[in-house]
Amino acid sequence: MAAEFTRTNPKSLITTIYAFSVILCALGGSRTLRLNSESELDDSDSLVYLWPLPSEFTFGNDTLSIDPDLSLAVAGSGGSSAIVRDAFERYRSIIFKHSTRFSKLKLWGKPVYDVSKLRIIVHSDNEELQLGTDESYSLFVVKNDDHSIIGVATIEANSVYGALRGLETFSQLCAFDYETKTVKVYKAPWHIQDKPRFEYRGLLLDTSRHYEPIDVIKQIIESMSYAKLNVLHWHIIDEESFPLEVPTYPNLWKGAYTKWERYTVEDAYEIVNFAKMRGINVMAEIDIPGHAESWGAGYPDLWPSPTCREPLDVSNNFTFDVVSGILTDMRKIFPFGLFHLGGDEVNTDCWNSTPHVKQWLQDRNMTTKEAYQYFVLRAQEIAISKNWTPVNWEETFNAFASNLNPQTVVHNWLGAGVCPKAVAKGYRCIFSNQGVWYLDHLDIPWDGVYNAEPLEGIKDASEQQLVLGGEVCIWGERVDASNVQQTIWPRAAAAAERLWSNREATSGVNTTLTALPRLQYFRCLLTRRGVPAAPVANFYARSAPV
Ligand code: CP6
Repeated sequence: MAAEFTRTNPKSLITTIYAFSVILCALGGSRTLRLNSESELDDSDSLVYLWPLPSEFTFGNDTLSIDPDLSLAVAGSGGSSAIVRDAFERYRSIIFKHSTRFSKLKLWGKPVYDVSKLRIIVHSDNEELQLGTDESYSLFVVKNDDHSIIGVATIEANSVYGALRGLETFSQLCAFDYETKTVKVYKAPWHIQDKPRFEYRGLLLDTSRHYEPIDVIKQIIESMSYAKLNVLHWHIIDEESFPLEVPTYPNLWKGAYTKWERYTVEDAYEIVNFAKMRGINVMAEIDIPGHAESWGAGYPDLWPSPTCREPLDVSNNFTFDVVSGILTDMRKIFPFGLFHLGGDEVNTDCWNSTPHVKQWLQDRNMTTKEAYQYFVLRAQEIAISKNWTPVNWEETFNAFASNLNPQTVVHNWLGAGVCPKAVAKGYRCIFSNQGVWYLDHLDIPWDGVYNAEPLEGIKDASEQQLVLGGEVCIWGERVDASNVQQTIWPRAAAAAERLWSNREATSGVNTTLTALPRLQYFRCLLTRRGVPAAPVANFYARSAPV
């Protein structure tokens, strides 16, 4: 096979087919693949329809039937958690979407199924969800030939959140067989050992440019869990609108578009809890001082003047009182350890043309750039005093590098260059290169998203450790409830696999041949689950698992 692989004519069909089979073997399958004709290449039985690809797995040749009355058996100190039980019920309705009530098999009494029980073992009852929470799990689905013993699938994890990831993978192994009207797992026995490559796998949602109803936010969170994304970066507020209730400064949400397009404190709690039940952290952002014009609708003193409405007034202590008040209120809602303080696209020109701000700068012998740094560092101190780790957009690092608080997480967006520089200076970094991971850029194709690599340009292992992961962004200017999901999906899934799966198994020649049909299958899985994901590419997508 290796000799065939090195044939010189790269366009030859035979070469392509042999390359395909070599790659499939490299994906970890234990089966020997014989691919030597076009029709056999078409036999999708040789592909593993999991997304994102687990880090280690083997499979076999058996087909197992799954009991529609599948029961849950829990063990370990975390097994009885409501997070596990609720997730089992959610996945049960996903797996058994088709009713089998009139199935032929049932006419002769209760049929015997290969798997009637799902065992979930969780070793810890600590339900705290933070950056670095253990999401690893193992999943075994093994045929039991002795039908006097009940068939079992087993998920084992250190935390309840690992169990959630295992349940998602189990649900992706299950497929409805329309001939027998039975849910089946193909290619058993499965042995999967899985863990994420990056601890931070985010999606930015902007609810300032267009308001998103809370049910839409929940649907987005639910769909994130299907792709094993684990951080919702909630860009709640921006210059256009301030939809969130802040009890300490109750006029702030006068900056909402209308009095209906708002989030109460209770709404925000509910979103955070809904996300936690799915193993997803919510990172809130206030984007200061540049993207905050809407704050002044309730408190005009935050504007330097009626004609200079952003950046916020750096010379007025009231500005920092409001920042502090917002953070105090938000601290009660958002338990995640990271908080985003924005800091991007700050144009300080009108500070210089506003007399009282200009005077303040002159009194301190400060340039506007120094005042921008003063603002960012003072906001960081406020966040740190409330036990938060500050995250800032990369302009802050680009403008004043090592002066940032050493705890700062630098959030990339302007091209690919900043993470290598930031980690070389000891800062942690999140990758969101706008050229590949801004989903509102509709011209970025799925493989442009997929082939982006957060560790590009970083060789040193200890520097690689400082890259927490990455985040795809869905800015709100051109999306709302009517099109947000189809703009996020399926391309967010391409980033989700980049962030979860092994670099080797998802790089180079592996990409086009094995990722595309799996992504097409995952996209159909999303639509079956009610997520309006757009087609992967502009051709008819073959989607059958077997
Ligand atoms: N809003 C905020 C935005 C953007 C950023 N911050 C943005 C800039 C350029 C593009 C897309 C989005 N709309 N607050 C940049 C981080 Cl192309």
